[in-house]
Amino acid sequence: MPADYNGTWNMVSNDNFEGYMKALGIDFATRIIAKMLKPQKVIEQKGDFFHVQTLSSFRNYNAEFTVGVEFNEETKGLDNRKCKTLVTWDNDRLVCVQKGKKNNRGWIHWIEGDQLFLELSCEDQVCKQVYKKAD
Ligand code: YOG
Repeated sequence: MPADYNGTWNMVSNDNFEGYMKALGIDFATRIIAKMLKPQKVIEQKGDFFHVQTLSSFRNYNAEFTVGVEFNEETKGLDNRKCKTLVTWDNDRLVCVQKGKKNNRGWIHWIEGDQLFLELSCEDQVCKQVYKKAD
């Protein structure tokens, strides 16, 4: 049985989002707005199938994938790039590699108690986010 990520998760902290956005080439004005956001993750999981919505007052981002199956990701509304994306299990962690123009791009999710952790990487930057499960 894989870990259960289902639920609505609200952001509580967002460390070095600025560095991550700069590494992605997000322009200054967009970064100013994006930094103020407290996004919510709405995750629907059925076994190895995931629907992850990242919701905010500015933009939303939608990802659907099956663990172990590479797919073409277009980061619409983010940096608008194309990646060959693969998510795999590392025990109960979800490990994502986003192959494309940017080196070392990907993310890792894991859960500790009622907290959802997310580390976003691009080039030499790591952004560390924590979300808390909504009641
Ligand atoms: O999530 O890959 O949970 O898809 C990363 C933002 C800000 C837009 C969000 C909107 C990167 C302007 C998705 C913020 C910065 C800044 C809310 C992270 C790019 C543009 C959408 C992500 C995975 C793992 C699932």
